[in-house]
Amino acid sequence: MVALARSRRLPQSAEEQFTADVLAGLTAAPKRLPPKYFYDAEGSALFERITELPEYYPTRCEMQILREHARDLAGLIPQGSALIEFGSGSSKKARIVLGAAADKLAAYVPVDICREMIEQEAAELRPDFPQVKVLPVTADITQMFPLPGEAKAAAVRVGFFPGSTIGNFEPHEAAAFLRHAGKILGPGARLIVGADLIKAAEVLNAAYNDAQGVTAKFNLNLLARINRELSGTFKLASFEHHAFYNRERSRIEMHLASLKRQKVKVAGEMVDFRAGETIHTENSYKYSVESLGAVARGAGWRPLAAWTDARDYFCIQVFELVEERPLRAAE
Ligand code: AVJ
Repeated sequence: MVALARSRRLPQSAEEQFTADVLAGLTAAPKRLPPKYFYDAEGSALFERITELPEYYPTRCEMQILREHARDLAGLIPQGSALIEFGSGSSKKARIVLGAAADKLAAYVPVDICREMIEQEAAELRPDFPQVKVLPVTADITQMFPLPGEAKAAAVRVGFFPGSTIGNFEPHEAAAFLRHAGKILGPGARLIVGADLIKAAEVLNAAYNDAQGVTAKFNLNLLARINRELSGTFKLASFEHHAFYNRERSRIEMHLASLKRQKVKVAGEMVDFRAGETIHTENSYKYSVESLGAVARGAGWRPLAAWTDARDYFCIQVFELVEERPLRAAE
């Protein structure tokens, strides 16, 4: 939970929320920043470059699983469904689902925190899938957001949560998110989740410490963004990207380490750094097919299918919402 340490007033705008979250994170011990703020236009573009790096296998593995099982996946999507993608970014993966199930989908609703990204993707998707209504929603998926009317009117809503975005949540938050998704999607819902799998530490460490330094740039862009939007005075050369696999907790941790003792001004506040002190910017949890299935089951979903790639690096799982306890006895 983010404490509003410096204000009794609730933040109103996205900018006020960003300011409150950044100040709360930088005055906490240890210091931390929420990973959702990586994705301004600059950060979203850097993330796209990450997905193409030789060391960063998740995107390629997931695309390959989706292509290989596209027909099976389409078979699990009911006629007249709306596909709701949580944290869509570029809609590359949705294109595979749309390609296989366009005749069954009434609407595609990409939901993302980066408006520039989804508006552009929507404009590019429409001519390719004229029979599917593309209805982008700009929202923070960790908060409640209303679905467009056409999606609510669809026969069934199918959630699509690819990319191992679920890995950014603490395990208990992942469970809360899946439960929340069930509430948003409603009766009969299906959910397609993509998650990065536990594997050799060397493979994981390489994926978050690429030779070209794009991941370091992506991490440091958070400070650049604070400089741009919150009148920050971070010197990017005085911070260093650290990423490592924490085996006990099955997660990659990303940090920004201060290379020296320094003071930084952010939104009018002074923040002190000790030499070597870090800001914890991201956790990327890794699951097994079973551990993800257990989290989903605990959140009210029943597994329908699970697929992995040849090396078992990544998995796609499909779930069905378990009916709420019926109010009347079965006929
Ligand atoms: C978008 C959260 C899935 O955890 O692999 C990539 C973000 N961070 N490289 C991930 C990320 C550093 C990515 N997710």
